[in-house]
Amino acid sequence: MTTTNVQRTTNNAGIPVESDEHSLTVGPDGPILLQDHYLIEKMAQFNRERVPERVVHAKGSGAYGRFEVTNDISQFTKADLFQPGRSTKMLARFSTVAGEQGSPDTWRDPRGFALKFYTEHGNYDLVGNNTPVFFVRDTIKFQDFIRSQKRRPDNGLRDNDMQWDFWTLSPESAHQVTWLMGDRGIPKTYRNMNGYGSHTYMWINGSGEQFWIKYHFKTDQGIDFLTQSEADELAGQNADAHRQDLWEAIDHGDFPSWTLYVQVMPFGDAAGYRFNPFDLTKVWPHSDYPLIEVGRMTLDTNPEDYFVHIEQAAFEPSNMVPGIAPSPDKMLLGRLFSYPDTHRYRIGPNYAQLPPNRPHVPVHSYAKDGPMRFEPNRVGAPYAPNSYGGPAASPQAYGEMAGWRSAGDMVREAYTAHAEDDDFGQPGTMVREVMDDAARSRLVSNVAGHLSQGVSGPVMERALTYWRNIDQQVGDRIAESVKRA
Ligand code: HDE
Repeated sequence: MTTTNVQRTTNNAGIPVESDEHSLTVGPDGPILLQDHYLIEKMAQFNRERVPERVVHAKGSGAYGRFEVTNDISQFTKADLFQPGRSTKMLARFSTVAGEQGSPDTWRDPRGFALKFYTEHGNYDLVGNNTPVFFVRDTIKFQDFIRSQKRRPDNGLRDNDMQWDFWTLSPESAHQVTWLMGDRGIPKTYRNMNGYGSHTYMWINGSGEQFWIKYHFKTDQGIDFLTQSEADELAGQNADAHRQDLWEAIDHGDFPSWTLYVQVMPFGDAAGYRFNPFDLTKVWPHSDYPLIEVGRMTLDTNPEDYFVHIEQAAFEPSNMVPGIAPSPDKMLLGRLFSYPDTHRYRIGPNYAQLPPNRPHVPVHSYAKDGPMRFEPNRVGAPYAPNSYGGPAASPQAYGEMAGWRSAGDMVREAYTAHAEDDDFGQPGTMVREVMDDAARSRLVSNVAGHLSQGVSGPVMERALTYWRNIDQQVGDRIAESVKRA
């Protein structure tokens, strides 16, 4: 590039600057002058470049794409993005859970599978994981669970003893821990893993009928995983292996895609279903409610700026559009508060105006002012109701059926148990009927390897009982393997 058409450096006010190499001094060897405001701008900006990382899911990567409907499921929902023929722009972010921003992509961990659909009725966010279940079933335990997976307050180190202490005192974790310690715990790449909404959600169709549903995004690239030793080796070579893979695949035009299916449960089935259909530690066997195809999500555009579009992306399960509503799942209900709260703290009260978060339809909200606001408040008068053409609510948007009846005294108790609700049945089925011999052997080796690193005697005993409760044989093999370690 010749010097004539090279771009001119400016400061943040667009003013051409004289130098990025020499501070302004009295004579070449003299003191730096306070009036070198460009030097001050550079240093001050640098000191303010970080926003707090996500308290969980800090390490992630993402891309833009589109969702296209491939099957008519309008009998179940009136949600615009799921109507026949629809194509909706979207953003996806994949992440690990416990690791900090610089941690390896290939640590054993569930993976976040966060989706934001820019629909005609506002943003629909489906913030799931690569596993259909979770470690706990009540949101009040989430904070404690995460602290047991992160770092000790005294030495700042992660500690397998903490992890197994929490898990073995919370037997509801058994299903997710089995997923975690099996092959799904370390996907080969973000492209080789499924995504799940995990929770049960409610869909409402055009006639106001309600259905309970679960989302399954099946990777079109095929499921693939890394063994513990492969992952450990890769973690040492390239902490950003999954981020690099996703970026390069899209850059080379090898666009990853996932096919979305849903399981649909008639509203009236919930009360008598053999498992509590709202318990996030349980799946609905596909033989009970088969998968129905909905559409395909394809990621085809890398973000032009990682910080602007991925670090500042704000996903929130509370972003539900007409035709979609929550369920009595206590974990989902807790999340409806937590995500907007964490965004306000992390990236400010006007986070919804940032490029990855702003809807692709006009916003007519009464929100105004606050730091970094740059979209004008477009309402007639800044209060509702008003007689100056201000926007008015639309009670028919969701219809009276976007909820469920509830009654009873205020209590702090576990869910009412359904006929087959127990903590070890479904993980046991997974170990015995879903895993093959090779997968079971890898599970035994992964668990024994993890237990053999710093787990204390009493916790170890509980952990071996925990695994025997899942499956006697696998539990005995783990005990044998730990003894030999
Ligand atoms: Fe999250 N979770 N979570 N989580 N979660 C966050 O929000 C929370 C849970 C998930 O790529 C936080 O933006 C609570 C289940 C993903 O930006 C925070 C509970 C599932 C991401 C939060 C859960 C998830 C988060 C931290 C218990 C799968 C990353 C940063 C009820 C169904 C989204 C943030 C992204 C992030 C709260 C449990 C998935 C703290 C209270 C279950 C994919 O708000």
